[in-house]
Amino acid sequence: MKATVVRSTGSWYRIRKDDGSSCDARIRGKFRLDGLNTTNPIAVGDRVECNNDEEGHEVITGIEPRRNYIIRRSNNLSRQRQILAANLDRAILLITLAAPATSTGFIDRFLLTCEAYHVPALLLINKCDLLEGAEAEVEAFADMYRRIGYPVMLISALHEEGLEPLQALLRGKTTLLSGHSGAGKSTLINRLIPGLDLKTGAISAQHQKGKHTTTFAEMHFLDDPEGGAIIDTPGIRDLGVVDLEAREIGHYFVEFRPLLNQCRFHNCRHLNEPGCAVLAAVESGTVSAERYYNYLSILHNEDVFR
Ligand SMILES: Nc1nc2c(ncn2[C@@H]2O[C@H](COP(=O)(O)OP(=O)(O)O)[C@@H](O)[C@H]2O)c(=O)[nH]1
Ligand SMILES: [Mg+2]
Ligand SMILES: [Zn+2]
Repeated sequence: MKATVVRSTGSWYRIRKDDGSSCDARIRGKFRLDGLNTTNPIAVGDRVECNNDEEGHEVITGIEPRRNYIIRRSNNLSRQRQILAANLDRAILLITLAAPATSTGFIDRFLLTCEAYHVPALLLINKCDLLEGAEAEVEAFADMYRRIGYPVMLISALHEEGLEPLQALLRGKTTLLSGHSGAGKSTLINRLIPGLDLKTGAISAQHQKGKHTTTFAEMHFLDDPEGGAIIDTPGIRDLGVVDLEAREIGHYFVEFRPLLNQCRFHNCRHLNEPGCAVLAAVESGTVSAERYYNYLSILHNEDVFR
């Protein structure tokens, strides 16, 4: 029977079969797909074939080709890679502009990752109830991303404001939800899937940080006739691209893309090269200086992505 992987710990997997039942399963055989060398051969979102073995245990025996996937490093120090999730229709970054503000550096790294893995990205500003009186700043922030093509939506998960347009986007789709601890991911998922009752609040976030345990993404299904699922990434701080060449980074800053073949040098890094079209666009204000600085910071930390 076919099933979807909803949780993957590396040694066993939680799967939901297409008949709606859920169970734990192990894998048998080799699963080295796409030539990827990762710690987990099967990830949340994977579509698999499962069977009962002689002892009545559920075994994953096959996997369907992935439409896409996001890979990250297992942790900051390790070179090992982990498939965070597969077969995504969209990735949402839940951010806050207050209490505390998510940095654009973090946001731009997330967007870079989504571009590198061909997953459409959306920025979701939470805690809008705390932003009264700051409408102009919120608008300027949203505009910086909207004008380069990223949708930006505003909600208050706590007060259930702005959720309908979001629900329309989630319906029938598989969506990765990412964001700093404390941004409100669990609060939002609880609103979207009543009865789920994920733990929320600063205490649980702190608790998670203290434990230093490996955390795993988990898929939660929407209660909707059209289907759809959210992949929660609790405790995952950064998606983090792996194996990115320095000259690829500019390509994944979407607003740089149309400028790249206008730079005088084909291997231009857009640092200080003469005839650089990106630098000219930053100077004229067509490209946001903030985005450009974040590009530089990513470029100079390029080993972070290796
Ligand atoms: N003011 C306000 N607080 C919120 C909102 N959404 C979540 N919070 C609070 O932010 C804190 C962290 O939320 P939580 O869902 O645990 O964040 P997570 O770590 O991303 O899962 C909790 O105290 C929530 O009550 C919101 O829309 N407005
Ligand atoms: Mg949480
Ligand atoms: Zn250039």
